[in-house]
Amino acid sequence: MFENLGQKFGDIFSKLKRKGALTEADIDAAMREVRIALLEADVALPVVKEFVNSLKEKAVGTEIVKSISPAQMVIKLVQDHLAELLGSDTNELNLAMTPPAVLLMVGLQGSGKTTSTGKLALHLKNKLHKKVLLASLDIYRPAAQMQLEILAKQVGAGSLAIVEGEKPAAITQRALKAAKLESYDVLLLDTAGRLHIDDALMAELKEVKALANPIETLLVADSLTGQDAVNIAQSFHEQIGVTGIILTRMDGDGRGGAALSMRHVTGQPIKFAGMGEKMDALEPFHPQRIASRILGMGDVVSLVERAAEMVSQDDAEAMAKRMQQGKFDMNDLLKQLKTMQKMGGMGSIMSMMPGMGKIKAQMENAKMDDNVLKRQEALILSMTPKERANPSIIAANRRKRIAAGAGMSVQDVNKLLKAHMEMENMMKKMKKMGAGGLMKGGLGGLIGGLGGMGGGLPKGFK
Ligand SMILES: Nc1nc2c(ncn2[C@@H]2O[C@H](COP(=O)(O)OP(=O)(O)O)[C@@H](O)[C@H]2O)c(=O)[nH]1
Ligand SMILES: [Mg+2]
Repeated sequence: MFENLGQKFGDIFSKLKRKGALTEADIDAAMREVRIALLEADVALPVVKEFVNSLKEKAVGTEIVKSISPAQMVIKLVQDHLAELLGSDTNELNLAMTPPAVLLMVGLQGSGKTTSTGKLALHLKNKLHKKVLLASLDIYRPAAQMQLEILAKQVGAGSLAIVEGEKPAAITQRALKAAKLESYDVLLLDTAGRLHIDDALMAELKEVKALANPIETLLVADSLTGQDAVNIAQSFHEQIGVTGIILTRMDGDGRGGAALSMRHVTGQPIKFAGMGEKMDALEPFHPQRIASRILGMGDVVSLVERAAEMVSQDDAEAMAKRMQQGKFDMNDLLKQLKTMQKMGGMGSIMSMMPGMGKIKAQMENAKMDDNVLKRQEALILSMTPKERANPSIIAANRRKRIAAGAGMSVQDVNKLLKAHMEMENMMKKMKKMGAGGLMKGGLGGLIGGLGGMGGGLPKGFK
């Protein structure tokens, strides 16, 4: 998502940077290119128009032309505008009502409602420590209710017993009663979708909404459907009234137009982004961070947060300590590989690192995917503990055995050893530079290591 757009912006900015001083004509030309880039990303036309106009207004005249670093000023302006377009601030769920707080999930069939219901339940339970009940009103698709029940079990939420033949309105009432009786904090109502918006669907949703009186009506929309998603959101909002949007499939390679237009067209905030099929693949939507991700400035804040969730403080500190001493054996490498996989694989990490856009594209071209991580892991696991602690003892005959053990070639082992050596050297260099800067604090150290690995991988692993 956003890769093409990010690249276009990158090109526009590097052109500006080369110029040094900027004339109004330069800025005009850049604005034209911004406009084209946004249109190509499938952003709705009125949104593009307003974006470019207000950008121009700010850019024209003294502000940029006289600034010390004009290109930097333009970039900052574009970033702020993008963030504003995406909705200025993070929008938390509103749960401010006497429990149970009812959240109603609406959207077309296949948009990801049921999946998002499960994800939200997990989020509410783990992050906000809420007791959550799930109920499915989807009586039309066979096994839809079952699907939600399975997800509820998986994430450790309650689910309303399924009563065959019961209508959505009756299920809603029963769910409300159960949630109150069993003192749940939050009740999530998953509804049926249709392939297209139709009157019967809207009538049913209106009825359910009136009964349930939800504090949040969340529209689930598929970001890959671009402008369609925006139109659909608009009609849902007009007819039902929504309070927030969950954009799913943001892990896919859509052009990003839906994400960029949604807020402006519906006036409703994007609250979460679905980043995959798994239950933990849901992220609060941070406009500022996404804007800097689009502009290739990385999303270090999210990266650090994700690492903090995946790695225990003790582990991080132990790892940082070893790195500070310039130590980095195969066990350390193995730990980092595992962490990277847990954090959502190489692609997702790289897309959050500043300036990594280009390297990521190169890696994709070289067919470097997450299998690479798994293959490295298999090789390390095929070493003996002694070899892992001291890779320099791995002579030719041992390399053969390790390769055979992992079902790979000696060349693969050689590549791994070379990459490890480069990383170890880097750790030693960092030790010489002292414990300041990068190595300060446990997590900082770990991220430093990961960053180094990202940089070291393409060389050693190709
Ligand atoms: N890649 C990806 N797939 C998703 C995401 N959200 C949902 N899906 C998948 O989309 C399909 C339809 O989802 P479902 O929740 O059943 O849609 P519903 O008809 O709206 O309830 C399922 O295969 C989900 O696994 C997401 O954020 N990313
Ligand atoms: Mg469903």
